[in-house]
Amino acid sequence: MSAEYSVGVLGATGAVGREMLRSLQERGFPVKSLRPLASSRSAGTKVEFDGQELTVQEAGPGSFEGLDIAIFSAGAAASARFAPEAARAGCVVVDNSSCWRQDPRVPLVIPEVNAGAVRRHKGIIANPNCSTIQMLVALKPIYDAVGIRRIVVSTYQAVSGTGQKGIEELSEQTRKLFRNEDPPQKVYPHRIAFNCLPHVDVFLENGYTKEEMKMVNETVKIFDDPGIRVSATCVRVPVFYGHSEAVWIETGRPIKPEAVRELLTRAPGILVEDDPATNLYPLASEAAGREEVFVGRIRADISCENGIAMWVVADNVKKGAATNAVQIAELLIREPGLLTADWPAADAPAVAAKA
Ligand code: 25A
Ligand code: L14
Repeated sequence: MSAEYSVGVLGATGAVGREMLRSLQERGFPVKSLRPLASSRSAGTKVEFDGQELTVQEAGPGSFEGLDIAIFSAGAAASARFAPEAARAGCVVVDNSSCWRQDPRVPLVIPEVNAGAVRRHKGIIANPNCSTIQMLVALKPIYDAVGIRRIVVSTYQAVSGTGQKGIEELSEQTRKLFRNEDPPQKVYPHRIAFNCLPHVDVFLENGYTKEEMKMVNETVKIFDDPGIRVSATCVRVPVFYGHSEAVWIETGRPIKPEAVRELLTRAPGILVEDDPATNLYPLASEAAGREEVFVGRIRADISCENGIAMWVVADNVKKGAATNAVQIAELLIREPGLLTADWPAADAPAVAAKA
């Protein structure tokens, strides 16, 4: 009989945590027992897993004893506190927050891009930002074939990136506006319904937002390429599920759009949808609920040498978060010896290389 594992999900009641439970089930992860964890707000509530109702427990000391793997999506503060504790309890953590991504002890992994990095873990593995994941899945085959020197990207990000509260804000505002009532505004600094906000996460001193600098710093770390130049503008749009991205790249050597289409068609985790004649291109409405990264509008960038432009769409809660985290857990059980944690005594997460 093949092995089965004790799995914890921290943040099990959130938008991403619920999807993690679904992904474990849908992908057939060999779960022996599942422990849903969240804050005191949700302790005692029920979540469904594999046809059973499980009671959510408050995360605290001892929560990770006896677990083989814990998948976290409870925000950076909870990850800073609980990930080292879990790793020291012998439980390998796959963390979806931004907390540990730039720590040199922590591999930052997209299975289609840098699966091998998982072997260097010491008990904590970070799941990249959703916008970075879908962009690099799409760019990896091109990077390997001809190199990429520079990336310029504009994102169109769904409100589910902010978790359950973002989903509620867009629903409420839309409902109220249709009734001629004042829309409530709690989550974003401006109305998101029928609007576009060039503002995701907080502003930094260099004029970029933290979300934009995550795309820069995470690309450098995942491609292991300090020389790659990246500039991002991240925009929140009134879409529930699915981030879209307009991506322009300058490659090291020339490559034709047809060759890019060909490469991406054969690459793992990608579906090419690119037939302008029949209005076929990726849409958030079609990508929602799917695990693949969708790519279309592949064309030569007429403004520079060796330029390619494209449109990249994926479900931010699935491939951007839950699916990628479960795929990392799958890597951990595929090779013997990877389910051990030897997290060092000094805990504090290293901050981003540059911001
Ligand atoms: O810090 P980061 O990395 O930037 O991430 C910030 C948030 O973004 C979401 C996720 O929110 C995360 O918390 N997120 C992160 N990565 C994402 C990605 N790639 C992403 N979203 C999309 N794509 P979330 O709403 O999905 O999940 C939050 C979950 O974490 C639990 N949690 C929070 N603090 C915790 C904790 N668990 C343990 N210890 C802690 N200290 C949280 O559980 C939820 O499961 P909960 O019990 O706190 O909340 C249950 C329900 O209560 C509501 N709620 C949340 N906050 C408040 C609240 N109600 C009132 N007041 C609040 N302040 C929510 O509706 C939730 O469903
Ligand atoms: O860093 O608000 O993974 O859309 C991803 C979703 C940060 C917030 C991360 C959003 C989060 C982001």
